[in-house]
Amino acid sequence: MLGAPVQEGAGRLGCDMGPSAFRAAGLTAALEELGHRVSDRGNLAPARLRTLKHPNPVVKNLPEIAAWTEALADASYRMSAEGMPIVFGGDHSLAAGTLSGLSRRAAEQGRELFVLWLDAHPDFHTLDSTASGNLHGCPVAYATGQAGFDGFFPALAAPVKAANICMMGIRSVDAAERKALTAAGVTVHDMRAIDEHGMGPLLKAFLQRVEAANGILHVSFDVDFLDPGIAPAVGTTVPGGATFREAHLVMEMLHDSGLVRSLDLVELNPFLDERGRTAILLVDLVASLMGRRVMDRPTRAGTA
Ligand code: 6HN
Ligand code: MN
Ligand code: MN
Repeated sequence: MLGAPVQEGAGRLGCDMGPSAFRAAGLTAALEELGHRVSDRGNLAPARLRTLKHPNPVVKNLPEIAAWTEALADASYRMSAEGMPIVFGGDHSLAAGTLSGLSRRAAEQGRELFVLWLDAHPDFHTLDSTASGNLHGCPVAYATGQAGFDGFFPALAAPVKAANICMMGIRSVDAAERKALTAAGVTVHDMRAIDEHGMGPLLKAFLQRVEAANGILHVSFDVDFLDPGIAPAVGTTVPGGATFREAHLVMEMLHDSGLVRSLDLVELNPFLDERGRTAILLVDLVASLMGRRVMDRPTRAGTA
């Protein structure tokens, strides 16, 4: 695991404390209790800053986020050869780096990267379409090779196929994102779809696709996927998020699938937490993903 204390992509300060909160909430011990060998690589630092100025005047902290993307792409590429990288932030701009590095690794293995994006937001803005200028709203557009990042963000070795991305929990989409997501062919299961069909069946269909394609699965978990009532420690709360059981079900099904090869944990803002409850919930969710269960049951873990 690796901490990425980037906060320049978010609209408010505090995500730089995320890695400390994950550690204080007992992430290492929770994984070791499940029999995993954990190596904490400490916190990453960004690559060297370059002077970068984008014509869209609202864009904030572009040199910082470009530098983090470069460092994270490199680190996640390297870590994916050694085990299962868990990168904890840090705001969601960090996924620009992880998706880029992991997709490069998958391509070198002759496989395709699939992404399960758990978030209230699709984070599908380009540098031109963002209205807030907060670059945590852009990583998926960048990693799938949408236009306009050239010369500003590091070049992609292998863009992620938009058709290989499944988003769940979505409930706040900007107009430009809605149009671009449809054009690109991203699967978006908004909260309406989850209410209507259920988290389990929708996730199952995606996991079957990943398996049929012999894909490598990455999970990007934004704290605001969860309902703010159970997870207050995030700067971009949106009402109507995943419940405690919906979230655990996702993680339990992911574990049983045996398909997950890497994980981002993002947007935890400990400044907004209540006695660490959001950090502790996140650690429990990671434990479900990594094999904690109530009763024994057959799984495909390790066989995929
Ligand atoms: N996140 N679409 C909004 C914006 O500012 O572009 C919200 C982005 C939220 C980012 O979920 O990581
Ligand atoms: Mn996000
Ligand atoms: Mn979000």
